[in-house]
Amino acid sequence: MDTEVVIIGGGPSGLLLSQLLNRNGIATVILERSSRAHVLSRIRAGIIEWGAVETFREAGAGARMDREGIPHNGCVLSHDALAVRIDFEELTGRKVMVYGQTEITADLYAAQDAIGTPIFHDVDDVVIEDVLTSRPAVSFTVDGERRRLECAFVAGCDGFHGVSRQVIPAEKRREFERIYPFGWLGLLAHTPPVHEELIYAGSERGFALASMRSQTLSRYYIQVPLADRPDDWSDAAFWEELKRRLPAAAAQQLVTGPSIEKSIAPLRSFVSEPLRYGRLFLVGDAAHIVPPTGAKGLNLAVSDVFYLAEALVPALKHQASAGIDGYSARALARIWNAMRFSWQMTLMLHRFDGEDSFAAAMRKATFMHLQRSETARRDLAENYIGLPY
Ligand code: RFL
Ligand code: PHB
Repeated sequence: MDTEVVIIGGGPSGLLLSQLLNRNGIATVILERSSRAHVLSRIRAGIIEWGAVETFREAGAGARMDREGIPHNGCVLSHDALAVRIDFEELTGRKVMVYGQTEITADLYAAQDAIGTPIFHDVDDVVIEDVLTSRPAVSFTVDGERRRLECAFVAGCDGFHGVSRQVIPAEKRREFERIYPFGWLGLLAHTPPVHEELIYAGSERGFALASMRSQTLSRYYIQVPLADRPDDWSDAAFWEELKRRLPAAAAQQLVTGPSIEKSIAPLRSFVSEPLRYGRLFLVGDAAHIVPPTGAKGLNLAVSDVFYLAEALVPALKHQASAGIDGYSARALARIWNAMRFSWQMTLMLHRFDGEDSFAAAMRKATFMHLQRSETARRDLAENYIGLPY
């Protein structure tokens, strides 16, 4: 055997899984299709659940997050002139951390480098073999050379467009999907955030989100039609549209500036069941996608990794297979809850083209319900801060 676990994908899922396994004395090799610079240039998630914060600490990759991350005790939801604050701390006794996925990924690469885990970048033609036997293998091309690694288990951490999920025969897989008719145009700028907490703004012009990475770095999103391209939106047009969607008091405070990055992400809900096929396990975006409205994508990847590490360690150390037998069902229970929450948040906050007056009225009624009912706010807060693992 060349290594114990071959991990396909060097995004947050693959790196965190490797880190947790290595710290339990298990050998891993990571295969990543892109360069490290490319992986680190992707601007994605920004909100980390406390359970995930604790998992990063446990993995020995939480020190910079604890220094530089910003704990948030609440967030604001608005609907035109109506606004409601969701006080996480008061409603649940918990909070979330504002810390970018880019930073987490950089911290995990640093931690993996310190351990000395082999990470192959720019690999091509990854082929997963023999996962129904006790000795699977992964073949790949790197630097023009074909290589093959035999192992005990394969972890498919290769995102939505990866190869791992496709190894499971179609008749053994069940897929669930909802594609939404809009995307989010995101903009990053060196400006102070418009508000000290995140604002999720529903409006008759569509959704907007005011988020941040630090006291001097803001991240904003606006809902745009699926056909739009980032180049269709000048910085000035973006800022103008954002102002029209944010609550008036916030819009007046908005500091604009040149964008550092602008990109569009389509919104999708997707689950592929089960997460295990023989000795192959799917983790994170390889198995499921949520619309970003509930800030759950990265956090679900972390809970998958947590469950899988907890299953693989006894399987490799003591030949105890109960954990790996239960991995898929355990992870899916948490995944489906986050699917439901992200879908509900998406429906509540976005304008759907061609929707009727009833749909718009229901969105408004949902807001009024949140304003009126502490029970409704607690339900939202419990899901937003993340269910226990
Ligand atoms: P990733 O981050 O996609 O990493 C997978 C890695 O696998 C590599 N790969 C391969 N490597 C080898 N061989 C192959 N055949 C391979 N195919 C792919 C890829 O190059 C990549 O490096 O999945 P992972 O690790 O599961 O992490 C999941 C999170 O990245 C994801 O859930 C979130 O970023 C989702 N997401 C967001 N989540 C949030 O909570 N808040 C957000 O604001 C948010 N914004 C986003 C997002 C996802 C986006 N995507 C996937 C397009 C914005 C975007 C644009
Ligand atoms: C972000 O800061 O990128 C972010 C925050 C919350 C979300 C989605 C994205 O729900």
